[in-house]
Amino acid sequence: MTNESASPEEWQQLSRPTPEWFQNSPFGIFIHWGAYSVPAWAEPIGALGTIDDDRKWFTHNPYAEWYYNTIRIDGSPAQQYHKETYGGGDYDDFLDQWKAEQFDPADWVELFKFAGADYVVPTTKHHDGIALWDAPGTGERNTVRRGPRKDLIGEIASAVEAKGLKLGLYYSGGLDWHVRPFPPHITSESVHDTARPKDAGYAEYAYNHVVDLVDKYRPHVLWNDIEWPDAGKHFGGHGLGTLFQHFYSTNPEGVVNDRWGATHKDYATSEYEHSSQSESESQWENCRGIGFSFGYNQVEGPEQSLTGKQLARHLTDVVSRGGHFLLNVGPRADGTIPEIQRQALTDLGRWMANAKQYLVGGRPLEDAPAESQSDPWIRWVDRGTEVVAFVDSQGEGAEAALELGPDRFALAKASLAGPGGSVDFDGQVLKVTLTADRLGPVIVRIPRG
Ligand code: FUL
Repeated sequence: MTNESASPEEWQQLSRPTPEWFQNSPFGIFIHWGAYSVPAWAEPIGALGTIDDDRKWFTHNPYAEWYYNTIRIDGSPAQQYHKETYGGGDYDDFLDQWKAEQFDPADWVELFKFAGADYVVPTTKHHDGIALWDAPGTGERNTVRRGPRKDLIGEIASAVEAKGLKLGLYYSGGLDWHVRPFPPHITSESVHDTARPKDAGYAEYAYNHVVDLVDKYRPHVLWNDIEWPDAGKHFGGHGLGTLFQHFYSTNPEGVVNDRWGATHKDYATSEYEHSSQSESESQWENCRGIGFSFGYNQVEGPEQSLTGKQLARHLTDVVSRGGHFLLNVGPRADGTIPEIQRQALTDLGRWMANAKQYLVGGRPLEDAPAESQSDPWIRWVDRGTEVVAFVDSQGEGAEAALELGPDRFALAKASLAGPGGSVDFDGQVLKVTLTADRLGPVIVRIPRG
């Protein structure tokens, strides 16, 4: 066995057609839940991809799940907050304070299903290294032995399966601040390259974790984060090639994301407004939180959060460009879902009850007959025999005139699918009128001419 990374040809052998279930699953729910949900504190400075200055990003990191890193940066407001609130105590104390006493996975998954989700991806081990299941080699540092004293992944997996959704599992292969303590990250380069564990010992540890996750919970998605330890990027033995093969033989319908270094992927990822070049790949998924964080951040309020209507627009926009949307939920340490998030998911679900059928299987429309624009807001999907326009406005009520070439589309036969407006064709122009009480974009079905 060698620790040399496998060749591009070897990775190529793993390429496969995208399983149908994934192609027809536009919407997933991410769950970031951990010891960081106890302090639940970060500065909501903005969305990833909108802040260029690395030092600023890390020192004022809006990701609450990065608390353990941010409090180690001297002079950061998080360090100050941690001193004042917790006397600068040990991060691992939060694991014991995390009780999950109101955790009700059936209730969570019912909400996700109502929102219109197809798959659910909980974090099994985030960068802090705490495992949410009894992971091999973690000793006591997992949620079965400490804190919640539960196999959280097992309970979420059963609830997801019971409601007929697909399970994905997030794993931080790239960073583990416990197995190899490093100075805090203040540059992206240190996260992705210079200060992440790459050695054979850690590669073996991570390999055993992911194999255990595959064998115990049989996920449909493996969502690795940051990178894979370099010493494990080979085929044979306990290499990443073997890991992928094991995953696919356990679940031939499985898919993996693209955060395993330059190795193999089934789909690409973008995050908030970062890595948007991924969005030109044939299969891609955009992830983001309802606010600016993945882990629950008690500092955030409605100003930072997307509403159900805004989420409906974001989801439609992603699907109209050929992507999947992975929307994050950050529960509180007690297991409850904060009201802002619950409301947003519920409002999205009221719209999805009708809209979902027009999103599933929808493909980007080549030569869209009217530009995607912001106000009135219009997005298109191609459904083969018909095209579907999703029309909305920033304001309460509005009119949108769609001037389409009547030769390509049977405008006279256009119809509104569901509530929220009306359509009128005057022989030239299709006019869509929006009502103020609409739940999200109104849906206009237009047969091909
Ligand atoms: C990032 C992580 O650093 C964030 O905390 C979050 O988990 C996101 C989905 O991936 O790279």
